[in-house]
Amino acid sequence: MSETTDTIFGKIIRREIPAEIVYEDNLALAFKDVNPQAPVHILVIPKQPIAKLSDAESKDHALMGHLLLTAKRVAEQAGLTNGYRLVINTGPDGGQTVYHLHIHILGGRSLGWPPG
Ligand code: DGP
Repeated sequence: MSETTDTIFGKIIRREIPAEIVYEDNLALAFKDVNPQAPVHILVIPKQPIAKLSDAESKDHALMGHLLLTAKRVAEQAGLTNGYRLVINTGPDGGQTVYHLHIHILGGRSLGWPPG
């Protein structure tokens, strides 16, 4: 899949297409994944369209920390008291399909390891 500066997630940020948004602040948005792989499957994205983790730079330091803490907060809000998994698929071999950086929050069942 090609990399573009705008993606379906940009449309979700701008409310051009619907999504089940569960958290928002000035830097980040969290919404339910349309194709859930676990009882809880939420995506946390920066509003700034960084295509993939490998494109993040030193200047994004604070934003990266904010995204991780947001994922923790959203997982707590979702009631994942027994644990959860965060995943960042990066690039073709990482299985990334949407080129707007996102953290998957997966939980609500016991997750296998290693992933496929
Ligand atoms: P990845 O493979 O890591 O790039 O994950 C992309 C995820 O995005 C995938 O789990 C499905 C989800 N997704 C794709 N399009 C949409 C959409 O329009 N709405 C929502 N809520 N999720 C989407």
